[in-house]
Amino acid sequence: MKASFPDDFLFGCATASYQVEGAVCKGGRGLSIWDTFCAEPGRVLNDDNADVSADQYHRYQEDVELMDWLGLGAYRFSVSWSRILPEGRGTVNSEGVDYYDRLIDALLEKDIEPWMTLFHWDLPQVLQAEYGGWLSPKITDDFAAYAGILADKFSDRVKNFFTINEFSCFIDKGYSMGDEFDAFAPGLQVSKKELCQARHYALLAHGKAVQALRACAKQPIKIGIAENPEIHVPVIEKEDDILAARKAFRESNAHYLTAIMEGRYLDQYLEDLGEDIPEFSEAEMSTISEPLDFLGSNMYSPKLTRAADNECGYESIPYSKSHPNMVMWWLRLGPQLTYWAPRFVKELWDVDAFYITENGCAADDHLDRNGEVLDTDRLMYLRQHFLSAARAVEEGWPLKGYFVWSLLDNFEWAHGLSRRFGITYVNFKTLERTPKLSAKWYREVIRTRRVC
Ligand code: PNW
Repeated sequence: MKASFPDDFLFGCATASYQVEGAVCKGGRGLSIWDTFCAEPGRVLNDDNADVSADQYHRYQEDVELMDWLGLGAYRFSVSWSRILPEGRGTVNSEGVDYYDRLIDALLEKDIEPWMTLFHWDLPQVLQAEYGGWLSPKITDDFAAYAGILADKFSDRVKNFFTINEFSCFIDKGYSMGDEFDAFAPGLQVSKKELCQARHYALLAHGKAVQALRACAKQPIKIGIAENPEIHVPVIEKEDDILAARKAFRESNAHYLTAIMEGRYLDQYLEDLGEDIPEFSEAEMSTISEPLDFLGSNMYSPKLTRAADNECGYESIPYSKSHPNMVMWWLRLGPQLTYWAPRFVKELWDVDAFYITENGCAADDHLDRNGEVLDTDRLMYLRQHFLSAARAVEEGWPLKGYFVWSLLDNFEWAHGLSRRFGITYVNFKTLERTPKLSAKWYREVIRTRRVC
């Protein structure tokens, strides 16, 4: 294996507005549900907030310099809905638009493509207060209107859009609380039926946003999604385990990705829900499955799946106690996922363009005496995932680009500032940026277009 990437392979980094921007009260921005959530004691580890975080709002020029140094071909960032529409809808805040104009122009000046995510969880608080956010069908039209505004303002320069980042995190973790520090804003506990209905509204909002983006675009644009499906990989690479993992991949994502790709809810999903089945129409399902130009997936850890003699024909096995993991309980090392995800989406849905929209890890990083962060563990994690991605490309699976999560250490949701996912170290007191060893490695990968 040459472990190399073709000339048109896109190397990028990803961030999200609430995690890196800071400046939550600046530039006319309205509050988001995450501001409210952070203000409630005990919700976020150490009661951290993102009021400043990495302060990209003020330091975007320095960050673009950093991206240029890395040699990035693209930067995936998200727009803060409440910076553009402080009331969630209606009057556009021109200062918010100006900020993203400045960021986009700075990127383009360095030949870095802006890849814009419309929604990465920071819902305007007013929409939560007024109608319960994603629990109401009203969200679908408000989201579509917001999408149309972004296309109108930015699509003269932005050619690639993601509608929504990871349904399961802001719906399932937001409206059905898990363990401590695993719950997300707005931190509600609703019934299973309401949860399934919220999932459906989120899908419908995505579909309507795709239509609005296309209707308002100033030039031909490409639209996709940045989902976080459960990615199953075969325990052993043999035919029956491979088929089992692929079947599990399709079926376990029935409530989001499979519904988008196939325009219907799988029978088994609806049957399992029983009385909790959401209300939906055929017309809505066709909106939800509006064809996409590419598919994006965030990926961190796989499910290890094999053939089994049971009703569904597969089972996932638990990770052994000493299986390596990074600094999140769910961050198990399973780099085969960057190979199997592009392969399965081609085999299942004939996807032609697939992007890894996030991959990376939290590590126990420290600045050493020489001012370096020698994150050999993150380097190991990334190297293994890139090798596996190179295998997918070499075999001809439709993997077209790779966004590392994340450019910078940032606000890691309910884990606050305590989890560092960046390839660049951020001193949260001085806001100084220091590229870690993994950043130096990534720079070399991009320069040579091979895993080194
Ligand atoms: C993603 N899990 O979230 C998000 O898109 C980012 O905003 C976030 O910072 C990053 O991954 C790291 O957490 C995830 O439980 C949250 O498997 C939870 C999981 C995966 C991804």
